[in-house]
Amino acid sequence: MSQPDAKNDPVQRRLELSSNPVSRLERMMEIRLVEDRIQDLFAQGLVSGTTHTSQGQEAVAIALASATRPTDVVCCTYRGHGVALALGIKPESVLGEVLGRQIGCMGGLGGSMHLSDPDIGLLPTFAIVGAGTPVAVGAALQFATNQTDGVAVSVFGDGATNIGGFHEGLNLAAVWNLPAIFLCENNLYGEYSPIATTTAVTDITKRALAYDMAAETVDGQDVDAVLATIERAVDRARSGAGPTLIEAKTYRYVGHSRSDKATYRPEGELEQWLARDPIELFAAKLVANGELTEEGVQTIRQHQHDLIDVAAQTALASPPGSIPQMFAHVLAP
Ligand SMILES: Cc1ncc(C[n+]2csc(CCOP(=O)(O)OP(=O)(O)O)c2C)c(N)n1
Ligand SMILES: [Mg+2]
Repeated sequence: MSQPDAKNDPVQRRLELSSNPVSRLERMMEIRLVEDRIQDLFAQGLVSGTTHTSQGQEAVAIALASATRPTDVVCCTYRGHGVALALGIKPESVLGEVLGRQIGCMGGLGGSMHLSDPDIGLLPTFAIVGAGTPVAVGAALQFATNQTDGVAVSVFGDGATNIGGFHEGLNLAAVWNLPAIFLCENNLYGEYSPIATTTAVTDITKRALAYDMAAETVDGQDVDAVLATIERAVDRARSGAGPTLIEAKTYRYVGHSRSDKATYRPEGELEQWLARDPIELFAAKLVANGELTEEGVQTIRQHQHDLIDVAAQTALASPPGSIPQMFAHVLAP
């Protein structure tokens, strides 16, 4: 049997991230370019409903995929294109799903908010804020009960930490000492509300104190720092030392969803975060380390542009999801 093509097989795409820092840069660029393309396609009226993108938050997704295995389980949110791509779903499959095409990872029937692939451990992403956390706890309970060394990760936003399911999930994971990781992308806003207007703490990790749980806050723009933090949490979980709450301080460059122009942000805030762009920071680090040259970074950037052009054409050439397909997995009327 021939070896799977590393550039095309979702599991291989995932595994390459753990061993190769340059692939982490390539794949952060991939996420950024896919989401920029999704915005273009939305502006052309080709995306039904809405879509939530995560430009600026790419380091968290890539660090998560680099630190975990395809046999682990991840629950994430409607802002999940980056996590889905990082875990291994191919760009044409994410773009196709957002466009409602058959090439999409759910055959075009789930759309932007419901990406999934069981082969890489991504459960269908959740549109209900906080809903993924108790489900991840259930997956962690399954790993513990079956005495495997699997880890379950719940990825969610700062706003989700005000939801009951978040607190119930953390409490149970702590009481049962489960192999769970609660990974908060604190991007300072829940929809149109700055965190201070909705959330009693500035540092989400303080919430772990209530559950006597290990917790770490990390710079979400530094992929190496997030990777090291998640690796520590993974070690804790796999070795039976219990759950961890991680807070990655990050920022979404664009509005909550495509109808949101983000006019509520204070002047200069976006520019401050753009100056610490996770892709540019990591590219500069790889150049400083001698792992890449400036020209090498430009070559990778152009190559990713070309790949996403092809992926978008492939997705657009795929037929729409069909009504009979909607009933293919319905077991009872
Ligand atoms: C239970 C529930 N309440 C409200 C909403 C509407 N809603 C969608 S996203 C969102 C904000 C969530 O913010 P946060 O958890 O910080 O995640 P972010 O969107 O910033 O990634 C809200 C209130 C929802 N989808 N589910
Ligand atoms: Mg948020």
